[in-house]
Amino acid sequence: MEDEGPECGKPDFVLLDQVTMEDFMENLKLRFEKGHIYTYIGEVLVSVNPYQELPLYGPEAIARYQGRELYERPPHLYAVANAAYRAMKQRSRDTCIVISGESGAGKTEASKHITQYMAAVTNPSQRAEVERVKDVLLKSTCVLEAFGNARTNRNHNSSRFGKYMDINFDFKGDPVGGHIHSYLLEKSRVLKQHVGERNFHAFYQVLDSDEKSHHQAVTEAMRVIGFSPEEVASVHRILAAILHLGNIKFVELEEGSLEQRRLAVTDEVLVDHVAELTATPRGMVLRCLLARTVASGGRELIEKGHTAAEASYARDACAKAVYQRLFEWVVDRINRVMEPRDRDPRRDGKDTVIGVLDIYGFEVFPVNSFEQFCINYCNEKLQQLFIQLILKQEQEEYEREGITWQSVEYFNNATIVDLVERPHRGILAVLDEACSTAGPITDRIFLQTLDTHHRHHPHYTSRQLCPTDKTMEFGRDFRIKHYAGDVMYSAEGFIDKNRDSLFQDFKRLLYNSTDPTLRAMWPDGQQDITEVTKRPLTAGTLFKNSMVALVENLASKEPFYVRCIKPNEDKVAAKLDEGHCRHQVAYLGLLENVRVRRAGFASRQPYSRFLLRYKMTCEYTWPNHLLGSDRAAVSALLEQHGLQGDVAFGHSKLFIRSPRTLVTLEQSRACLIPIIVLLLQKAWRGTL
Ligand code: AOV
Ligand code: MG
Repeated sequence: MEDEGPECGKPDFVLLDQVTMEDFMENLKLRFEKGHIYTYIGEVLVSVNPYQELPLYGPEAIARYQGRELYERPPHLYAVANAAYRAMKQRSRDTCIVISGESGAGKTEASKHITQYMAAVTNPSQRAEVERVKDVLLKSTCVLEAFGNARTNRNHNSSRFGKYMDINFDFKGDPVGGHIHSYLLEKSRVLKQHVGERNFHAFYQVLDSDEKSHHQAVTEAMRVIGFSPEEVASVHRILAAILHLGNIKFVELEEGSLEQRRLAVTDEVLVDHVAELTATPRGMVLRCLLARTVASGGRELIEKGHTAAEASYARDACAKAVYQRLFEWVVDRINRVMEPRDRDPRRDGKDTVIGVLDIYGFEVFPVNSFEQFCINYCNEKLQQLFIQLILKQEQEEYEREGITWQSVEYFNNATIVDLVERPHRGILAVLDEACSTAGPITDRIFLQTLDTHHRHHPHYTSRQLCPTDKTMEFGRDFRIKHYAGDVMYSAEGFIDKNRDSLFQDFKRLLYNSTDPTLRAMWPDGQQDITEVTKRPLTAGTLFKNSMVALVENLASKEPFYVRCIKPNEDKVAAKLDEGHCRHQVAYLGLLENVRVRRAGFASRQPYSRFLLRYKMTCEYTWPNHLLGSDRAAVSALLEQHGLQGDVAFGHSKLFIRSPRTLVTLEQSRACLIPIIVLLLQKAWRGTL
């Protein structure tokens, strides 16, 4: 590794003398104070958000990592990106980079650096199509952030959707396409935000010219991606329509009034605006707001007037759905221009892929609802994948290299995942059952059923089950002991958000818009009310299915991990709150990660790489060896140092048991470097 100096701590936690929380934290803190925000655990990268611009990025830094081995340079995201890229290019392996950590830990920033790295090191021959794909990849981030991110109390640029992006590479290793999967947008934000939080950036950046620089950046990014001016204008109108729609209020009229309906809107100008902006007939907008069509008996359709409460509910559902469809359309639109055009015939038309996962981090708010429940469930799934892959990978490597090992105890969060997704009894199944029950069913009844099923579950409790716990409200709250900490959820609104229904009248209205962009977002509006009989899948089930598919997809690829840590809750630079970090280190399982890495062997390296680094420390290997094989040369080197008892020889790699061996070798190397540098300088000056 290029030397950072001993005062900067250990660049790999595996090199710690002892694996205790104290030692771990001391190293993390020391490195953070010196501006070294990245540290390895083997091939896993631990990253601490610096909350300040550090001179770590850009073309020069990229050049230093390009084509290098992981350990040749100080730990960095670029090194991980490069390792994933090399695995993909040299071994034709589909790889993925999974970035995890809590809200505000730096996942999205990390994913941007990774994408920038991929763009910078590819396409040396400047092929036009590849340049276009790279432009779209880079610009898509800006557009997706505008529509999918918002200011929360935990992060000023918080991702309110999950994002998994595949980048397709051709046989030359150049990006030729990509695909973005988005997961569960927190659309309730369109209507309501916690104190101190904001709506999605798009409402300010796209509509409001107070945020001029952002507005220009987003508009320019949309242009580069290929959104037509008409499409951009439609997007503006849809955003404005959502705001007007949200402001519409209803009043119930006195009985006996002349109006045909019992309900009216208080400010009809708002209806005019919505009709104009959505290019739909005003009369139809008003009708959809005040009543719905129901099929009575056979195929006869009747209009059923709303109460004020029903109308407000329907208005909100419509505003949320319009935003969600807009967001999904933006993602689709980007995907369409990124679809690989020329498939590589040598791989049956399949490209090699690098996936980057940047999903919303674990979050706890004063009030947590269905969205937080889904977000935290998603983090449980990813934590489980981490456990499985890290163990699996280690095991496989030892087997491949013909070496035996002993496993390390882990906290396995499978039981929490099971609590959420188990068929019939899991929280999502109970919720679905509540949603399919005819007649009035309340969130309270849903909670009671949960209590019945899970009264003995070690990770579930509620006020009913624990009457002394006054932090929870009776009949409303339940608590899950997540791997990352306890979260209290309010069951209020769970059924509604899970059902996620929208009256067909609105769908038809928007499908009949004369604005082709808006119309394209509502293909299901073609259906007549009598055709809409099948109950759609609930939001929770859709999310669960997408998580299962995501995890399967990630597990099929060669994974690289970035574990992000948030240094403090105040979002300020140069402050590492020990308690806060300790908690994250614990729940991310980082200590166990180090232990697993060291249980068998602290380090493993291909023979060639080991020689490259340490050959100067042995007379038989410097400057080159004549020992027949690299393995024999490594053996001679270790024997000279008296270290042969601490290693095992795999088929292609050297496995080193104790970090002390590496430390000894490193020290020996460090002593020699100044002498070698001196000799080289003399040689250059011709004085040798
Ligand atoms: P997140 O993606 O992990 O949270 P972000 O990547 O949005 O977190 O980071 C939060 C903020 O921290 C950014 O807006 C930057 O101001 C700062 N930051 C993060 N990484 C760096 C870095 N490497 N250098 C400088 N500043 C950084 V969330 O999406 O809320 O789970 O849902
Ligand atoms: Mg984010």
